[in-house]
Amino acid sequence: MATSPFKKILIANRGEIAVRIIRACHEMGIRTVAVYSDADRDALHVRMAMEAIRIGPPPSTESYLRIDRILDAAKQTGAEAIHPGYGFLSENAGFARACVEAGVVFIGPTGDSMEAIGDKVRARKLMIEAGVPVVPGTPPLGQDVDKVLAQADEIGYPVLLKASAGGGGKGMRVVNSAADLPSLLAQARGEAASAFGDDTVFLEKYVLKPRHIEVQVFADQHGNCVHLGERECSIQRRHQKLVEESPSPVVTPEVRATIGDLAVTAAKAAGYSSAGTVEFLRGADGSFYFMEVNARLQVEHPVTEMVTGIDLVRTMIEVAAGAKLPFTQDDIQLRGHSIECRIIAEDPSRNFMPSPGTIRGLRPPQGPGVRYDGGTYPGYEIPIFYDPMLSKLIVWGADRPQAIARMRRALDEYRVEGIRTSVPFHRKLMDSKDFVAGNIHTGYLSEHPELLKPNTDPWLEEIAVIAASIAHFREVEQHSARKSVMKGGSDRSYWKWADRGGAWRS
Ligand code: MV4
Repeated sequence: MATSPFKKILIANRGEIAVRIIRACHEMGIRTVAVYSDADRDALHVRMAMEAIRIGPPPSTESYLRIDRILDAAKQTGAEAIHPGYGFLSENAGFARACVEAGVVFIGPTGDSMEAIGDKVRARKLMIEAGVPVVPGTPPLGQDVDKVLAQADEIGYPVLLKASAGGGGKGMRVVNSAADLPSLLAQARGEAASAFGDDTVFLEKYVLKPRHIEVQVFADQHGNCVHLGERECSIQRRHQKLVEESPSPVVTPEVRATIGDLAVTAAKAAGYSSAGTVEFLRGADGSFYFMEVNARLQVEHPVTEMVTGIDLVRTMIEVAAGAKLPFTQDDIQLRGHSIECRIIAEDPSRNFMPSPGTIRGLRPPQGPGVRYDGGTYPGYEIPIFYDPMLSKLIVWGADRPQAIARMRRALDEYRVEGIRTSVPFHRKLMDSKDFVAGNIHTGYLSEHPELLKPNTDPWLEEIAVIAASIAHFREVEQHSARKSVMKGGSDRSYWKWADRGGAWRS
């Protein structure tokens, strides 16, 4: 595409994803507008965008979730389109419609297709009709508990209670026997009612030791839709993904073609356009079941970009402006292997307790095959109001072993000072036998508590003492070295020494 489709885009998000979208815009010659809450006055996305508009106080309900204020900011700056990123308003059908009504292009699917897939019962029905396999299950459950017991018997225990409006595991209950069902049914209903204002629940066969494998799809507004391969996202804790990779270690080219076709069928059934993700559960026996469609750009989109060479954010912008997909299914070639680690400001050794504070020092990894998508800088204070993800570390390798070796090397280079992060956890995971072998499932971390323990090697304390002594003596040494350099009138630059006293030499 020779000319840019929009002159100015507003990014209705913050953190690393706002930065990612700003980068795509600037590469396309599109001007950018950031929005920010009072907690984000000094945030990186505000510094990088060409313009920035304040939209309210720190709580997201008062800022990043305020449709009126975001549309006002678009009007005020003359932005023609809005990219919502992920989270916040990204899957809000009302926001997508409000944009259209305000004459602003929403960079994503239509409100109608968001609604067609947002409700699980409705999505299940849509997929059954389209011939996409779903987990054996029921329509919404009625009030007659005896009938529910009969329905559960027919599926066979264990069964899973799920909320139709659910997401992130809320309102979900595993039921192992008929005796447990009545009380768990009441719990699931209550949780769904209070979390979503909708107590509709249904039953599914509980798939044991499943993998979470999702397919990236891309559709334009002209009826074209392709898939861009899969991502394996099984390494997660309490529904928070921590590592993603593409391709999945268990997906063969034949299986990829099959689930790719299913994902395209699912997207077409929902009338989908833009980038989307079709989630599948893969049972230990290799069977795939449709789970849900995520109507947004996802956190883990970079691993797909690395193996396909396609810029998903750029393509979203082009397609939102009405362009046809710039590639066909035959054009999509997967090359090599990519892994992403979500680096979070939480301490995995203390039950992922948040580690707030100021980033005193920061040295992201660099070098061959390394991509760092961050939203912070040295001196930045992490606001307590939002998601604790600091950055995404993404690597590419010719194959999975090379990608793992690169990730180990990159994690070893990564320096963050002032807060605790998940870097040590990720580093241990990259050495874990089952991860290296690709033997993972969604319960992997609960089966490997050792990965979440702090380093207990007694040598570490001694090493710390030795390191501190060396640092002290170097400090003293450099102090006198600088003086003698200056006194002696040497023509060696003072600046050569100035760089050596910091904490970032190792
Ligand atoms: C399941 C399942 C097992 N069987 N459905 C969790 C959140 C929602 N997206 C779907 N989830 C699950 N649905 C059946 N029939 C296991 C999970 C599940 C899970 C899924 C994906 C990633 C992580 C998970 C962690 C625990 C449970």
